[in-house]
Amino acid sequence: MKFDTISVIGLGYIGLPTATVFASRQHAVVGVDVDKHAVDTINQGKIHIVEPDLDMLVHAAVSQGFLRATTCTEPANAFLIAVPTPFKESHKPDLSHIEAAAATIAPVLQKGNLVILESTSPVGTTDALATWLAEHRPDLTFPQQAGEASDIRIAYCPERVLPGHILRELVENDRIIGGMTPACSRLARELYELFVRGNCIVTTARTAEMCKLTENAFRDVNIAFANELSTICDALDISVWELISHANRHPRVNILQPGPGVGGHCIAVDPWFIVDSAPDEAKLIRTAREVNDRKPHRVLEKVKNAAARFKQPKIACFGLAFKANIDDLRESPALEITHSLIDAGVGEICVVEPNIRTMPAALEGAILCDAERALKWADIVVLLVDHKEFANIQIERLQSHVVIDTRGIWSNRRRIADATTS
Ligand code: SAJ
Repeated sequence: MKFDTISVIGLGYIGLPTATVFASRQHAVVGVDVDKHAVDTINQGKIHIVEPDLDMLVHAAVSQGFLRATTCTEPANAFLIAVPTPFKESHKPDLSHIEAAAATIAPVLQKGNLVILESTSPVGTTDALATWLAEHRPDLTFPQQAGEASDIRIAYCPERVLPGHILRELVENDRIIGGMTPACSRLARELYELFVRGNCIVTTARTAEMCKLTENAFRDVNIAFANELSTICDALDISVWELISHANRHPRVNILQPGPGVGGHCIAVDPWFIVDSAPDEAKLIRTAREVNDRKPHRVLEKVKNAAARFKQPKIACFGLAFKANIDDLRESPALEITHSLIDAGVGEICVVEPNIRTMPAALEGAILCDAERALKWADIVVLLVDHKEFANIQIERLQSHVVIDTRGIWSNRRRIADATTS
């Protein structure tokens, strides 16, 4: 078989599910990560992240011998790189993890190997990866030197799965395959067709890189529209939730939901890669980022104003994750708001976050407790994440609190209740 062994570099939120899906189709997969704790956890058949059903699949793949994790790269037929691409100061992309991944796979590369970059990356990164690999291995030929005849095939194939639905979306979503040459695309497509049920669409590496950035910038701009509407509605004393629900009854209007800001490691980061590459052209994309980044400060001001009505305000923050029903706190506006409240000494703070067991170090000084206790204790309740556990809270339980609902899950129900009782 062409792909006797598949190696996945980076066993995080994308790499581990991808490695596991290949392994669950009975392909031998070696996962590589610099984090020894993650490697040991996976080799015990357990997981170090939260994603529905992933624990079961990893347990099965490891116990049947199809998935193994290690800290040292080993030879394979195909290498998939799924490492983080954060930004540095001034929102400049940080490609150091990709460069490090190139350095670790280069020594084990063999003629005929396929190297795929999945990490979200600025346009031109696949070419840079090919250059780094060629510098390490002058004995092999690469697509930028030998074109269709290259020893090593290289492609950019972005992941586009939604956290919380990763296992389903990995299989069902269409996949964009950006080979450096047509032969690179063909081989990459064969690899993904081992498990992808969606269409595998072939394009160039640069278009595939831009496609991934475009998808997330599109969502960011649309969320910014909703967030800007929410601040306009605050100023005009209109319920933004009611407004959006009415406007969305128009057949060609589909406004997203406002929130406390945009979090996660993707949407809050990727649009900056476009802005960095084309600063004079990407005006709307930059403004959307700025609108979304300002949103946590607006929520903070609202909470401060509410707290000013109490001598010793007790504030319960509901949710820390960057979105509903996950444990991921990366770039979370909820975390940022809670942290700023503690920092500014606005009052006593308690946090309700059903998806974590220990309070993050950054929130020292606040107590982690359950919803029941928080509701009994607090004067002010700030809903920051629409976790399913919070949606089930009876609105009668919130009658005696000042409620700041940044996601509209309680405000919506109050509105409906008000309408039916008046
Ligand atoms: N958000 C809102 N209002 C909304 C929708 C989202 O405030 O109406 C907020 C969320 O609360 C969260 C942030 O935006 O803080 C991002 O959440 P998300 O669900 O929009 O996206 P992610 O970051 O979980 O995943 C995105 C997805 N991209 C798109 O939908 C275009 C996913 O498909 C990508 O694979 C992923 O980024 C990624 O890895 O790039």
